[in-house]
Amino acid sequence: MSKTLPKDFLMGGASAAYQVEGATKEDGKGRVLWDDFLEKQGRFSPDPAADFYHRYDEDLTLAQEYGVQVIRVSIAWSRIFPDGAGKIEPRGVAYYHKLFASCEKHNIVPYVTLHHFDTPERLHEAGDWLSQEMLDDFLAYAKYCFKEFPEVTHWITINEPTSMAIQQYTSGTFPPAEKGRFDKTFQAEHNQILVHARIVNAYKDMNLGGEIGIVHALQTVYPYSDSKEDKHAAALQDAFENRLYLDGTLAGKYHQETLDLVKEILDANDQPMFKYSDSEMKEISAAAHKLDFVGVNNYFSKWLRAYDGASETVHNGTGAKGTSVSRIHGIGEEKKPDDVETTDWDWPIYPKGMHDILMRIHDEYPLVPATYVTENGIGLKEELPENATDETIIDDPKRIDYLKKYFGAIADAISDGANVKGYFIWSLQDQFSWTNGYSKRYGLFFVDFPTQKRYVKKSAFWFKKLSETHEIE
Ligand code: BGP
Repeated sequence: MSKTLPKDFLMGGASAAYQVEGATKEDGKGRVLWDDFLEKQGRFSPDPAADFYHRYDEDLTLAQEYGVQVIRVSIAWSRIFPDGAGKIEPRGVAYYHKLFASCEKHNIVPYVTLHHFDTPERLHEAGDWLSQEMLDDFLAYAKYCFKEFPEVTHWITINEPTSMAIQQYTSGTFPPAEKGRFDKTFQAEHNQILVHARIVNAYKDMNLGGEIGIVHALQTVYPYSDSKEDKHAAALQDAFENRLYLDGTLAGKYHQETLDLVKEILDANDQPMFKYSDSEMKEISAAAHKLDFVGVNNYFSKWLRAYDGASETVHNGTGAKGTSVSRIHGIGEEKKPDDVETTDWDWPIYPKGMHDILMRIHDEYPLVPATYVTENGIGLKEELPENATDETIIDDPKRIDYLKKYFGAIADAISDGANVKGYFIWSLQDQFSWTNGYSKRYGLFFVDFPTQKRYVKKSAFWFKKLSETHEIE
């Protein structure tokens, strides 16, 4: 018998402004941290992305046709405040009003993220999440959005605070591309948890009646073997990637065991503990009691084994299978079991990890009333056939297979008691990927980037059927 989802389970698609909009120099948009970084790197450009800035209505028409009821979009902070604060750009404000009106026309509810990796350039140069100015200006921008866009009923403060901090200061794949700075990584995480809390508290004080949440990247971490050392390496990796900010945002406090693990990582690397105060922790605690939902981004899981050498990380940003390396001094080495399949970008396909993270939130963080899967999907190398016509359908059996397995795991977690209210596939349409450019495609809809024509993939038909029947087949 096939597994089923609850009748009121919401089916959605996800996106982020910088990855879909394109038009990075249009209508007064300010520069962001990526502009200079990508220009210097010279590998790929964020323009045209999926040209969503001009084609949102076309994409929302398709989305509605294929069973999408909710959509994740983010506001590009620098379209509204080109410099991060001060002067407002009315064309940017008008664009988002038009986008939200189009969502309404298509009966699709937008879940709107305030920060999805696109810090304005001036604030990035001032220290990004490590600077007080950034925190103050982000809070002011959030409050501005709450007042300006009353048509938005579901807000997300920050997308993946930890993944941003780790890629900025540990693995060096995001600007400013520093490596091995665990002290900056943890400080940036705490600062994001703090400003997230301030925004949640401000939103609730404004009594606007909507819902507010946060989105986390959560990779379930398993020990490679049953040895004490491997189990400890897994606990360290979990504290580093998951536990500190699950504690901060969902429990409203850092558990002593979490802090001990964080300190162990910092000590091993001769770096100081991050700073936090009692009054900050009060704000953080207040917000955790008011949070409406948490979003889980889960694509893969990790296995850790003990490792004592120097840190070494190699990012697979081209889809050359088997090239990624992650061995971190003071934490451990990633080493997956041989029988776990991976994507071309070395992401282990392991649906049980989805089930386990949803259950962990249910079991260990009972304050949070609801959970959504806010990102999940598979990146594939896909091509348009040479003889393609308007009616061509892109065959993507691997995506359908991946989705079946992950939806099955979500259905299992719901039967086991987790309150999962909806799912947003990453991604709605093919988009620009931060470190992989245009060759890693995730969409339900294929985008031929040179012409910007859309083609439906077979997975979109599968998704539509699931949205209509709630049966995972
Ligand atoms: C998440 C981000 C998204 C998206 C996705 C896929 O971490 O929130 O913005 O990029 O991962 O990642 P990638 O593009 O690296 O394959």
